Amino acid sequence: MRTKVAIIGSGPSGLLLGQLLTRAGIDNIIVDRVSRDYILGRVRAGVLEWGTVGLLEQAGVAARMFAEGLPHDGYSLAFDGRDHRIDLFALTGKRVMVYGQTEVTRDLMDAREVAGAPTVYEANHVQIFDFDGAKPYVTYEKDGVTHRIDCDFIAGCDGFHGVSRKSVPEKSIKTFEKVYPFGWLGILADIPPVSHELIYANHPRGFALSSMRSETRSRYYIQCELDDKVENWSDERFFDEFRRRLPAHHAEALVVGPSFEKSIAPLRSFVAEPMRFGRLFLVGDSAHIVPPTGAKGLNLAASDVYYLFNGLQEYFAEKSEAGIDAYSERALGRVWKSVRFSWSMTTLMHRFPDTGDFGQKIQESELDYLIHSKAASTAMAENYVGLPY
Ligand code: RFL
Ligand code: PHB
Repeated sequence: MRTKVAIIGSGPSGLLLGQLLTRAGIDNIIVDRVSRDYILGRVRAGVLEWGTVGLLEQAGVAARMFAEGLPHDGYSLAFDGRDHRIDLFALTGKRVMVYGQTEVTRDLMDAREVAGAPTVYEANHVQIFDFDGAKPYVTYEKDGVTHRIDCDFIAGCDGFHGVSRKSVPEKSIKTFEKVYPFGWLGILADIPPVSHELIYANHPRGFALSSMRSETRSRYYIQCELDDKVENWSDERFFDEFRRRLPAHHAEALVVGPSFEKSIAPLRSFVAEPMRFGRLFLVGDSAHIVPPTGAKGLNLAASDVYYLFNGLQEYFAEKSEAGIDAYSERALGRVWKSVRFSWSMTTLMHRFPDTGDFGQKIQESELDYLIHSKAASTAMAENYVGLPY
């Protein structure tokens, strides 16, 4: 097989890149090691920056998002028993869209099918070769047969545990990492959200987040120990703990119901530099991970795709390498700003084991400053709605 761009990974970054390329007449093949249903079964991000919304529009997959997504103009920072609204729209003139990653992925998969662009699911043992030369290629096994895709470029959209970053010689790549001493225990349940906007709660017992997927489906999280197990958390225990971390008026309004998904995610900041190695580009989680507190992971994947798509389009339409040459630097500039914001919001909102009551007081003082200073609230809002591309 031959294609212009071989895309490893059928998550949001691979699918969005594929869709933009297909619409621009640049042929591409996606290979993923798991099935379509497995990908659609993963519960992940929930908040889209307006730049991501615009990119989905450009990709022609925005109709259901505009019909079913929930535009949000603000969110609450809860601490000291009270709610303090960050008015995103008043502070920045922008809003965010609450629309699940699962739905974004489904819309992109459906559009890809309609366009007739090829995706190979359940491709085993994907390997990438010769990306430091002019003729890179990809191999994979399917039903016991080895296949080869010759291409001009490889887009490594295969997430943190993928093969792309690992195929780069160690001496060519520098990584930066911070692992946080706690995780997030999350549940999904068909119950109305406790508030119509998101609540990020700082509480002496630990962080809590009230989010949603729709007006009838809630996504709630609590900070938990790193080595905790989902089996330790009955729904009843989860709701009791979640309730204790919310301001009283929300706690009283909380409606409970059986969860149908419950999982624990560790929190990590990670960046690999550079994001281009010859004819291989790293995109999204394959190059960087952020803790979920600022809702940036999926949005960073989208901005990487924006820079790479434009670079590839210039290359194929105008024979210019300027855009692909600038990809790594442009993407990393934005990546580090989101890494900083996610780290700072994580540091502000969580209980850290080694900082004790002093740390709690410092956080409360920073939060108090934040809500009373227009400059500080604006800086937070500007980062939350997303910095320009
Ligand atoms: P993905 O979504 O991980 O997709 C990678 C795809 O590559 C495939 N793959 C391979 N294919 C072939 N060969 C291999 N060797 C392969 N190895 C892997 C995988 O099967 C998969 O289909 O990366 P992508 O596309 O870069 O997208 C990034 C986003 O998924 C990610 O940033 C966000 O989900 C992060 N994230 C969140 N981001 C937010 O903005 N807001 C959130 O609320 C939020 N919550 C989360 C999250 C990530 C989580 N993870 C990763 C555990 C919650 C969780 C639990
Ligand atoms: C979610 O809805 O899953 C979500 C929302 C906001 C975050 C993280 C996760 O910061």
